[in-house]
Amino acid sequence: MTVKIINPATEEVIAEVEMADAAEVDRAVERARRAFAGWRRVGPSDRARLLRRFASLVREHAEELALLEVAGAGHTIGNARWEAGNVADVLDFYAGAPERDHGLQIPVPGGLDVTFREPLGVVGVIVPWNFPMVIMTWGMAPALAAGNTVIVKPAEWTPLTALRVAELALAAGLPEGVFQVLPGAGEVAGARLVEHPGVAKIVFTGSTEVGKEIAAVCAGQVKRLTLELGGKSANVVFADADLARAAATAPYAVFDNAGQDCCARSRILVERSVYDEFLARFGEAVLNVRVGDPRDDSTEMGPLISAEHRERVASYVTEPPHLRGTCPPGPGFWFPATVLTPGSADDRAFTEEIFGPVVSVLPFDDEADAVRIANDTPYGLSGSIWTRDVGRALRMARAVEAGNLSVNSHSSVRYWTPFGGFKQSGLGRELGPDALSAFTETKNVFISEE
Ligand code: TXE
Repeated sequence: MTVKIINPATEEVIAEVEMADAAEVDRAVERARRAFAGWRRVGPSDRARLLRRFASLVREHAEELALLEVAGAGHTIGNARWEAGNVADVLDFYAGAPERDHGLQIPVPGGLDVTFREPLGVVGVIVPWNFPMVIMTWGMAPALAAGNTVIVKPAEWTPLTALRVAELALAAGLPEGVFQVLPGAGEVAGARLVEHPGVAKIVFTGSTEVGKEIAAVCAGQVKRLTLELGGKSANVVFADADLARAAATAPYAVFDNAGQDCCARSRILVERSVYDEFLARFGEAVLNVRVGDPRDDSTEMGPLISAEHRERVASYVTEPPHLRGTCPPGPGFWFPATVLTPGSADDRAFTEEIFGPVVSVLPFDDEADAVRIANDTPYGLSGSIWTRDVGRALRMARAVEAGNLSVNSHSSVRYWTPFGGFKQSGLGRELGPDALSAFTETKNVFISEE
């Protein structure tokens, strides 16, 4: 079976890609298992060198990869350039890990006790369509650095950049079978990867619903699992904040990638005394968001991924919104930036992940009320806190149940620091120094003196 890859901004078919069936997954796992035997024995400095060369090749091809992400996923060129750079940076960041992967020597009576960090084997990385290149890399780079072999299953709609990155891996000298990309349907190729007994670990980013199904299958085999799931993050704005900056940056925090971002701050909570003022300033900023051709350097918001997804997003706007931005007439899967206020939205829009450019703005009364609303969700991925009061910033940061918070900022992702969710937003952490331990088992060995 093949799938037509459609440019979301033009609706043109730009490629046709073969989808793997279960038998092909089995063959890929066999190749990955064979390759593992050799890859785990590649010396630390050689493995580091290969990964650095891989990173350099990605950097050399960054513009090409960025343009491919623009065409295949509808990303703005500005975002796509950042993403291609992030792939290279993350590979570089973990490239040095094999050389620093020290176990422990623990003093015990009667002998020598040492720990080893052993690679797991074959790691399956299942990737969504919203950030195809970077999300793949956050799983693949530390897994490879730790000595595992990797099979990536990209989302059906967005396999192109993953396939190109896999070619660059081979060109960099990674041995055959160490890093494979296998496009396929979730319920076929994805499901087979999850249930395959030869796969030691699954890294899944996607919907909470599918994440729960995958967790159940993995539980049956006690298979290692990292989950990055949905979000409904809060952007909490107190009356003492720099309102101009908070309002000017809030559109970016939710409409970036047309809202198709698990960290989107899709609930803006504003202290009641400044609610009207914030809403006015925010509304102005929303109307200034430049929506259009994603290849244009100045474009800030592109289209949604598909017509089907646009319908899903539209289903959340059941009453006249407070405000609506503009978007091109089509072709393309455009959806305008949409602002809902309590008088104009139904409950679903306030509680469920919409994954489109739709934001709810709600008032709160005091700090306790802000914490209550922010935490009143099964999700807990990210969030922002805007205040000039350092004590309050700290209290809020400790009280909000989310894995990635920023104060007077909206940044969620830095590859040096851990990323992941509380509650139903996920399990485990990616990026940062600890990601490696998610791809190794600790083995303890005692050697008797006698
Ligand atoms: O995700 P799916 P979809 C949310 C977001 C979005 C909704 C649906 O709200 O609107 O989920 O998106 C593979 N076994 N997020 O349908 O289905 C699938 O092929 C194994 C949040 O795209 O979860 C794809 O590669 N794999 C989010 C990946 O899982 C399976 C990112 C994600 O697909 C499978 C994306 C199965 N049974 C969507 N079924 C975030 N948090 O970033 C599907 N897949």
